[in-house]
Amino acid sequence: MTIATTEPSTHRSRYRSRRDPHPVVVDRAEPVVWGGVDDGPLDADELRRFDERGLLRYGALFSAEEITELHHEARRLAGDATVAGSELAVREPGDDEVRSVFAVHQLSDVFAELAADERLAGRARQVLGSDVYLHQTRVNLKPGFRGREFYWHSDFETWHLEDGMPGMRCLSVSLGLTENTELNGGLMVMPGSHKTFVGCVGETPDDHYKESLREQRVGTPDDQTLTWLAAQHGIELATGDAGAATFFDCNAMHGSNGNITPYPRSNVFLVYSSVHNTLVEPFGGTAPRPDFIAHRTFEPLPR
Ligand code: 6CS
Ligand code: FE
Repeated sequence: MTIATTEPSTHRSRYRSRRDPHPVVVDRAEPVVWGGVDDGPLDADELRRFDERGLLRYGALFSAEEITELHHEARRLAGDATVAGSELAVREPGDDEVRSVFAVHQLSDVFAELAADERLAGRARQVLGSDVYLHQTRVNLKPGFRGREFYWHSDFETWHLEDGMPGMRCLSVSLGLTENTELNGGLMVMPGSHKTFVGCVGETPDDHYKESLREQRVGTPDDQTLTWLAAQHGIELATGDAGAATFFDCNAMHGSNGNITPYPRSNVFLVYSSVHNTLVEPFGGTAPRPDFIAHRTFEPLPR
């Protein structure tokens, strides 16, 4: 593993990955928090914690009634024959169960309203210091018994290389539609890892999303680098009741274990990116991924 001591080069991409025979680790070039206490609901302590940890967790941002409606809508989409028969529904590896449904804000007014909800979008605008657009939305159903893992990765590494996301001015919100316990494959994050970009080894295959959304191998760090990161930052498991929300930075190292319990771990993910961070051509040189994974309209969400 090479620790790059120089500042990331100033050419088009600051972040090299999937190009070298060994992992290359560089410091993050961008700020984490772009706005201030007057720009939204987060107080100074919350902004400081997000800056330091790349992670903010809330026990219950939404009422049980709101979550019941959202969970019902997620299951309706996953069971809808048209959706289930389209690319927007991704199946579990080696199984026919629906793993994820993408672009849920385009499929459902319920999720479109959620994405624009001030409790989420207001916090995202404040952290990102600007109007925001939706880079991606999805429901990860992680069904009982057969919901497989999401291996360790940085979302930004994929979004930079495969979608052309220029910089780290983007965050995700994971909202629990069911309880996330210690047992059913909750989101694990290495708090603080967002300040280090980990370049991965391994070339991106064509149409990589067709396999990576089911089981990601390329664009995942090597064991030694993950061990080094975990030793520095630890691993935090985001447990919580349905309605709990986890905000995490686009470059936070995260993953989740498989779920062999009878209890689904279904979460909706909304990815907010700054309107000053719109996609260009993929930095990894591959063809841009389809719009249902990486939206290219960049419409600022209404305030
Ligand atoms: O490739 C992507 O965009 C998706 N893959 C993972 C593992 N997390 C982010 C996103 O859903
Ligand atoms: Fe991810």
